[in-house]
Amino acid sequence: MIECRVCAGSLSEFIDFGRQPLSDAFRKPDDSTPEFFFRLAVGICESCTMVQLVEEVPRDRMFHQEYPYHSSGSAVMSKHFAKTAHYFLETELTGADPFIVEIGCNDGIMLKTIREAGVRHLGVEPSGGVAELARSEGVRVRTDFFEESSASKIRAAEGPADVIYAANTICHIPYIESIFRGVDALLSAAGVFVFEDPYLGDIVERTAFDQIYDEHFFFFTVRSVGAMAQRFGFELVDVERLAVHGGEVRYTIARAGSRTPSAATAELLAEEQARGLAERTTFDHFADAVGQVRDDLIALLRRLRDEGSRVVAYGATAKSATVANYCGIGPDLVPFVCDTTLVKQGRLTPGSHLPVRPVTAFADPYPDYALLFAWNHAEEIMAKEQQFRDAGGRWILYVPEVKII
Ligand code: DWN
Ligand code: SAH
Ligand code: ZN
Repeated sequence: MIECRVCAGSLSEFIDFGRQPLSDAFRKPDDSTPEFFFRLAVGICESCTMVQLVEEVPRDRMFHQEYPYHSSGSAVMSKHFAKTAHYFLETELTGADPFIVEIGCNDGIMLKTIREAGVRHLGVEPSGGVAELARSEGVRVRTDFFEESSASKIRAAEGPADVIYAANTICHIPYIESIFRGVDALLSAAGVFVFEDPYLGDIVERTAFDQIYDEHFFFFTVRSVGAMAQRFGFELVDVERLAVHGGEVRYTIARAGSRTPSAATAELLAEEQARGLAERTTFDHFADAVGQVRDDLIALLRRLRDEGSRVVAYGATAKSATVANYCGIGPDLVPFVCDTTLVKQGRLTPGSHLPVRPVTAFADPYPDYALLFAWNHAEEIMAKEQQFRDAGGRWILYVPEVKII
């Protein structure tokens, strides 16, 4: 039996992607050491309904000095996090000498606005390379994993936090009890713990199976997050749906009884109930839909290759590791993937070994089709690549279904 990492209940597995590599382990072309693989499969807890991976990858293999994801690579995300910072500055951070801690601050995309406002802050970020980028923006960062021990040290050295915030990070952390103990140690009596992550409701609705990879351990719903908060002495008091990264929810958690839960929380919970978002059959349908997308995508790419069309991929996302390896997309079908991230360029994608090239290679010359791995940034990317469309190029999307636009 595999145990739930929240409540130790038993997991009911509903999808298995087989052996998969680490999504952000971009390889040097001359590296002949064996790649690390693990079994990527997902189950739902029969007790608390939390959806989660069945196998955990050791955290130091994923989050280290060379972690290649730089949050500031997207202008839309930069705007989103500037807005988030202003929201905190205007609501929770208005007292005397307020203090905000961000778990997984990456390159400082959110905290740099807090720093500009002169508000006391601390980022907690284990990946040394991105932490250095944040420091170069004047952001204060502790290079460390957030957990009970580090949180207690921060509390002792700097006092209680009014806000503990995390974007696209809490869902990365299987040792979730230690996170809540850390929040308990560090958060002020009236403070809030706010986190936003991909929403299981959107993943299921859009068959966005590429949100499933090593780093994404939990797939949250209002129901499962509410139960988790309660279990650890907290309460879910607000939720907000966000359009970023293909659909997310921002959860606001407070100490139990300290705030009145919003109407929005009850509404989204009721919507989940009506949709059957905690029922096994829903996930069986999801697994069937995933298989269909794989079949359609691979058939399309083979047909285009056989017709002599040139297809290049756009955005060497972590998500695309699951798509490429599960669908068997190698350099025979897609000769390279272009990406703006310097540290990914010149490397090979994990498992599938697609060369990563700078975005200048995209227009040199334009391909017939572009497979949009970074589909969550479609608007931003399509706008800046209008010339590709004008030249007759077409985009291939596979979320929510395989289509050419
Ligand atoms: O949860 C996570 C999210 C926040 O970031 C992490 N586990 C890892 C990472 O996931 P991802 O790599 O799937 O995230 P993105 O934001 O979809 O990655 C976009 C990729 O595309 C980056 O490598 C940058 C690249 N890109 C580009 O080449 N041109 C992005 C944009 C917007 C562009 O215009
Ligand atoms: N918040 C950014 C980064 C998301 S990527 C954004 O939304 O764009 C996930 C980040 O979480 C990585 O930078 C990784 O190093 C960090 N991380 C993983 N485990 C962590 C932990 N226990 N404590 C703090 N950060 C962690
Ligand atoms: Zn559980």
